[in-house]
Amino acid sequence: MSAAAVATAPVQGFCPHDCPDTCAWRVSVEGGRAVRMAGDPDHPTTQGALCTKVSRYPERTYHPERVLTPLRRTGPKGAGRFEPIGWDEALGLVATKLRAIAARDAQAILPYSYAGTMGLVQGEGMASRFFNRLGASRLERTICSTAGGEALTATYGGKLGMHVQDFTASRLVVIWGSHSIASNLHFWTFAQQAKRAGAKLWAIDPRRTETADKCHRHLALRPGSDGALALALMHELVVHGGVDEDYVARHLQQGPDGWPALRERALQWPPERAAAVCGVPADAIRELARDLATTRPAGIRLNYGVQRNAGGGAAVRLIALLPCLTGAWRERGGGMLLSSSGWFAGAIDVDALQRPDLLAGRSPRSVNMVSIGDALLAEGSAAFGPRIEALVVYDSNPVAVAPDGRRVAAGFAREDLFTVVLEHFLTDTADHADIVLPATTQLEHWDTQGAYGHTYAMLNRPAIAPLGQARSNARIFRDLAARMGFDDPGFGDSDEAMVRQAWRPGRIDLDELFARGWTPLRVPPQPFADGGFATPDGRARVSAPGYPVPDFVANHECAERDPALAARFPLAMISPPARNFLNSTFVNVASLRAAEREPLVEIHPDDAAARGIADGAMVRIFNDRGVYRCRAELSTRARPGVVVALGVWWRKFGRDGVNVNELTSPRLTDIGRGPTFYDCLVEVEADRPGEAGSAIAGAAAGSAVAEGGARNPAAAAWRAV
Ligand SMILES: Nc1nc2c(c(=O)[nH]1)N[C@H]1C(S)=C(S)[C@@H](COP(=O)(O)OP(=O)(O)OC[C@H]3O[C@@H](n4cnc5c(=O)[nH]c(N)nc54)[C@H](O)[C@@H]3O)O[C@H]1N2
Ligand SMILES: Nc1nc2c(c(=O)[nH]1)N[C@H]1C(S)=C(S)[C@@H](COP(=O)(O)OP(=O)(O)OC[C@H]3O[C@@H](n4cnc5c(=O)[nH]c(N)nc54)[C@H](O)[C@@H]3O)O[C@H]1N2
Ligand SMILES: [Mo]
Repeated sequence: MSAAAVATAPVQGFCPHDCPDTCAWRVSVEGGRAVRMAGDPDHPTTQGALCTKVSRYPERTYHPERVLTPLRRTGPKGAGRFEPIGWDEALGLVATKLRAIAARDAQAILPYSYAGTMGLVQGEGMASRFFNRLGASRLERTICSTAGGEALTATYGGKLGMHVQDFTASRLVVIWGSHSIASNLHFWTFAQQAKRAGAKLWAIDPRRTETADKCHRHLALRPGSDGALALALMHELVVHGGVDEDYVARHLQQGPDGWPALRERALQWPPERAAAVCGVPADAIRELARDLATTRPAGIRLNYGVQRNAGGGAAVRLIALLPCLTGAWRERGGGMLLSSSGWFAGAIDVDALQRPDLLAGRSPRSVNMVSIGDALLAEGSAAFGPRIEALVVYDSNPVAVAPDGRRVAAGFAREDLFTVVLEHFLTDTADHADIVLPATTQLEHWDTQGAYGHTYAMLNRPAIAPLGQARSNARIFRDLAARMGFDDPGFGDSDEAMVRQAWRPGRIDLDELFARGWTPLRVPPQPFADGGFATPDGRARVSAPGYPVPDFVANHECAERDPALAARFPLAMISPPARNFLNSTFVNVASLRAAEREPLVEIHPDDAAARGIADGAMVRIFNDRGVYRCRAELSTRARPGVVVALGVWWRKFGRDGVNVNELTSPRLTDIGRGPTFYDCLVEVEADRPGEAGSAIAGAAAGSAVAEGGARNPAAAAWRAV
């Protein structure tokens, strides 16, 4: 029998991408080649289903453009011209350079990574050991979720929430700042079950997404106005007797900085006031408040879309308190879920993985990843510390995904910057590298992790041997450590040994993890039915040191704060993820790119008409940070005053070698030092006035508040005033 015909049992693993679903998968291997991927039918949230992108994993893994040898740059930075070199030479070059810089000041070396893989071993495992031992600058890994994460922690003491499966029991599901069909498919399956059982679904999103299409009601608010909406909902709960006084008295912070203060603030936000800020009808706000108060169980699926604005943290704190006010936590199917990652906090042994002890008392400066453009262009100074001389990038594509792209690209183009990129492909970032090191994919290495959308510990076994000369991130940093002469025994740990080190003894069933590929954390079935939040006194907090009673915080870029700016750039732009991409990953997979067609901006027909823009025309989107040209799609998915440019395309697929982040701002959120991608004013004009391009599939009808077929739930307890 030939090797090619030998099929073995599918190999158990999980999807490592930055997505709440963290699916368990099974890889069918024939003759050493991965031929098919399927969701694990037994895993309670995966339920046998993978998304379109990830079922294409073999197409990505065996992509003809995979980087399979170390590469050395031969052309100008950004040109993407390289020659293959051997591992020995590549590691030698990197170690020599880093050693020379570290001899002066290791803080001139910066690691840059995010969640290309969320695995604990291939993410910040061996890499952190390496950079801790080196004493390199630390990276504030804030590009995604820290505003919301810090908000949840301020409120509940951790990133804790409902079990995602429990949305099947909800009678009201509020999907807030999430395009779940695109970015949280397995939650959507549960929401659909609830819908079939009679639940009413709301979407709160400036864009009429495909998810919003399938909800009964859609509130198309202005980006960054969620805090005002939440305050008006509280107003209505107070005024109409919708507050669960017993739950509030027992489980919500009282006193001058507690609920009484927030109650006073909410009373200043009648629906009309919020309606003006949010750009939605006041009656729709009233209806949502009534639904929240009178429908039980009521679950809110909050996602990270709401916190990419100046006031993102305050908005999340306000929204997170709603289920306390209504007592929704009492029932299974009630409460809210933004992230479940806090449930893993005691189980994952971060110190064993990352070894902060290797810092040996040093406390290197931190650099915020959101404003990497500014950091790379900064001179050395007393305030900033040394100029950044070397950058080691892994699990991230900052040249495409970081805001203020023009400055990011300028920083990466610095000839005096030594850049090493660990990658699968020649991304926009790898194009700027001096040395590219070929990394393995999840099919080729060991890993383990938790999840931020469910509560199962996951194991990934390698299904195939590394392709070409690819090495796992952990191995690359282990090899580099050896070259640098780092002799701590931790640098000898194998990837598989690190999988075991990741879990604190006794917190999960490690045998089950290895036998089945996943194992549940021990989380109470209804964690907050009777309070018991993770705060010192068990009460949810309205305020905490450093976190005053939350209020609506307007966008950095809006007419209220900066009328002159808004006069020049009257449109708000958001750039949420495209369904067939995962941030900038998969953009180079032909079948998925074809599904997204080309870089587009959705613009409401009224806004287009006012600017003489025809459907399919090329447009220039611009602000003071830059210009981005792409094709316009006239569509009521965009509300008036808001344009939508789905991301994140690689710059090199864009018309002028740039993408939407040419326009986004590097300013940070109110808390968490996170990004404000969706807090961005622009103007749009026809690129060549009068020219009409190829027509794009027609715009569907819609309105700011879409009517659906929902029945109104019993509202017996609702008091008219
Ligand atoms: N297919 C796919 N899935 C993904 C990703 C991807 O790129 N593609 N990315 C992954 C990552 S890294 C993350 S962090 C998560 C993101 O998860 P989510 O934050 O849920 O991201 P989206 O599903 O894009 O939902 C964001 C929604 O918020 C809306 N939005 C924008 N601004 C506002 C606002 O001010 N208020 C409100 N209420 N809504 C707003 C957008 O229109 C968009 O529909 O998804 C993960 N899953
Ligand atoms: N305009 C705009 N910009 C955004 C967003 C937005 O909504 N709008 N979303 C933001 C958000 S939420 C996030 S989380 C960031 C995400 O930004 P990133 O974390 O940079 O995510 P990706 O763009 O997916 O890039 C991950 C890279 O890691 C690589 N990779 C994957 N696995 C491995 C591995 O095992 N080893 C190595 N060495 N490399 C690997 C992939 O090939 C890929 O190129 O983008 C942000 N940027
Ligand atoms: Mo993210």
